Amino acid sequence: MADDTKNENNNQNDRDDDANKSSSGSGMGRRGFLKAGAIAGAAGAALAGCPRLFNGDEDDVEPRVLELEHDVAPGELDEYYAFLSGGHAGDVRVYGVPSMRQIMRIPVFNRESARGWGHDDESRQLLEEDGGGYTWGDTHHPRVSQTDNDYDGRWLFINDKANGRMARINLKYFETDAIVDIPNQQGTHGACVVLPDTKYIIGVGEFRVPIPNDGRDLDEPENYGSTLAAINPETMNVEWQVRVDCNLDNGDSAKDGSWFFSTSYNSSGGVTEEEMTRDDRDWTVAFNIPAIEEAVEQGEYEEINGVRVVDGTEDSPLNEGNNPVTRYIPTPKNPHGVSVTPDGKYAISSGKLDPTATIIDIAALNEVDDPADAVVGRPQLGMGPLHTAYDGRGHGYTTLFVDSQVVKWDIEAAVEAHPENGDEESPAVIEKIDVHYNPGHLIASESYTAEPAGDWLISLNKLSKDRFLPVGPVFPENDQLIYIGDDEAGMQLVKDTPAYPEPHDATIVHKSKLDPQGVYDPEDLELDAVDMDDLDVQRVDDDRVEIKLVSRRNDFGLDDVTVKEGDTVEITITNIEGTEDILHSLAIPQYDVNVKLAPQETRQVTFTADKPGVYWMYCAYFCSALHLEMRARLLVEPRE
Ligand code: RUQ
Ligand code: CUA
Repeated sequence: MADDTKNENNNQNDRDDDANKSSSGSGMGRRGFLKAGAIAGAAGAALAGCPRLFNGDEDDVEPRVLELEHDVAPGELDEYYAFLSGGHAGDVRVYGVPSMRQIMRIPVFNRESARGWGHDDESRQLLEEDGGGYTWGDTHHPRVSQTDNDYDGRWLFINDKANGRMARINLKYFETDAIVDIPNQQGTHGACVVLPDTKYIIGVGEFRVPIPNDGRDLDEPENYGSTLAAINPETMNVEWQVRVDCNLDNGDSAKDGSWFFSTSYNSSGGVTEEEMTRDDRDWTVAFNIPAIEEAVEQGEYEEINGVRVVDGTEDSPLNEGNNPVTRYIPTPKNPHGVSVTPDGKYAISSGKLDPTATIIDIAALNEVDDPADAVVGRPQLGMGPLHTAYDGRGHGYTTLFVDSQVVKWDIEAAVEAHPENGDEESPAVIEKIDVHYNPGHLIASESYTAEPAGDWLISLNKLSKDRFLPVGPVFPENDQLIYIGDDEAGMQLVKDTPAYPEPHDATIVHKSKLDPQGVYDPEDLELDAVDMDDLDVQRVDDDRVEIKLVSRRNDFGLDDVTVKEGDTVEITITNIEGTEDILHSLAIPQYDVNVKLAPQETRQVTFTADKPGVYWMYCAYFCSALHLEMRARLLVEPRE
C-alpha cells in the first residue's frame, strides 16, 4: 500500500509540475504557454481566452481542461479576502483570492506613515501607552471573529509574538482599534477566538519565564511557566489566565466552547535546543473553558500583575476532580499546529519532529480516564508536519515543512486505520503536492468555520529560493495558491506570490461576510468633527495653541497659522469630503507629522513647535490636479 501511494504521489508530482508550467496568468512559461495554447485549440475556440488549468499528463489522449476562473481580469473583483500576518513587519496584509493581488496593508504594531499610523495622537496612544511603547511587533495568527461558527465580519484579531500583545482590527474600517499588552506572557504565539461566538480571544504564551517575571528564579528554569490568556473581545481586557509549566505553541477552539487546545513542546522544561527536543512525547494541552471560568468564579486563582491566574499545571488541585481545568494529551514530538475539524469532532495536532498527526476525539475527552485514550488516530503523513486546514469534505491538508509538500488526507480513514503500524505512510494519505519551498502554515477558504468553502488553499512557504527574480540577500517568501475544489483532478498549483517578510498564517473570508465602509461615520470616531465654521487658531495658554482645520480639495480651510516657538500645538482636523477614495493628509515637514485623513475622518496631532521658521503644511495624498497647491503655512515665531 505504501509503495502504491508513493508511486501515485510521484505521478501526482509529475502532473503538478506540468500543471505549474501550464497554469495561465502572467507567470506562464513559454513551454506552458505553448501547451495551454494547444489545449485551447483542442477544446474548441469557444474556450479560448478562458483561464484554465491543464492537468497535463502527457499520456492522456484527451487532456483534461479545468475551467478554473482563477484569473481575475482587470476591473473584476475577487471572491475572497485573505488576511495574512506580516510577521516581524508587524502588520496585516489584505489579499484578494484567487488573484492573490495584495490590496492593502493594515499597520498594527508598526508605524506606517501612509496610513498615518503612529503619527496621530490616537494611534500613538495605542502604540505607546496601551501597547507598551515597543516600536515593532511580530504578527502571526490573524483570526476573524465568528458568530455561530461563521465569520461575522466584525473584527480581526492578531497577536504580537515579540512583545506579548494582542490587537484588534475593526473590519468596518480595516483599521487597528485596540492593543492590549498581556501581562505574565512572553512570546504570545497562538491566537484564536473561542467559538462559536468569539467569547474570548485567546493569546497563547510560548516562552517559559518566571511568573511574575520580576527578577526571581532567574536561572531556575524548573520554576518557569507560561500562560494561556483569555481576552474579552469587546473591552480587550485580560479576563483570566491559566498557568502551565510547559511551552505552549499554537491553539484552536472546539466549535462549542467546551475546550481550547494548545500544542505544547518542550515538556522537559529545557532552555537549550538540545534540552527542548529531548523528549519524544510532548503534549496537546486541552483547556476546559467552563471549568476555568468556574474556578475564576469560585475565587480559585492567584492575582498576578492584575490578572486572575488559574493553576493549570498537570498536578494542579483543580485537576483532581472530574471537571479538570486542563488535560494533557500525549503527542509526539514537539508538536506545532493544532486545529479543530469543521464538524467539531476532532482536534488535530501536527508532530513537527514526528511524521504523524495526532487526532483527538473531543467528545471522548470528557469520558476517558486517561487523556491518551482520547487519541483516535495518528496517521503518518510525511516529514515535518506543521499545520492542518480543512475543505469541509472530510479532508485534512497538512504542510510538510521538511518534504516541501502539502499532503491531502482523509480524516475518517485515518481514524478507521488506527492504530496504524510502524513506519509506513498512512493509508489515509490521498495525494501530495510539491510546494516551493518549506511551507509553514497553510489555510483553506473559510477553514476555521463550521462550513469551509473548500475551493482554495494558500500554502505559506518560508523559502522562495529560485522562484522569483533575485533581489539580493533578503528573499521574499512564496505564498502559493492551490486549487482544491476538484477531488478527482487533485490539488492544482495555480500561482506563486512573492511576499514581503514574513507572513505566517492567514484567514480566508468570503467577501459576502464583510462590509467595509469607504467613508467614516463620524459617530464612530472619538473626536468631534471640525467643519468650516469651526476653523480656528486659539491660544489657550501661554505655551499652548489649539488649532482646528479641515481638509478638502484643495485647502486646509486656513491659509496660515501662527504659533510661538516652544508652544505645544494641538491640531484637530477633519476631512470634510464625502466622496469615497478622496483622501488627504496633513504633513508637516521637520515636525514628523503625516496624518492620513479618509473622507469624514477626524484626527488630532499634538507636537511641540520647537523650531522657529516657516513650515509648509501639505497634503501627501494625490487628491486632485491641484494637489500640489493644497498647502498652508505654519509660522513659528521665535520666542526671544
Ligand atoms: S506558527 S509555521 Cu507562528 Cu503559526 Cu506555525
Ligand atoms: Cu489633498 Cu493632496
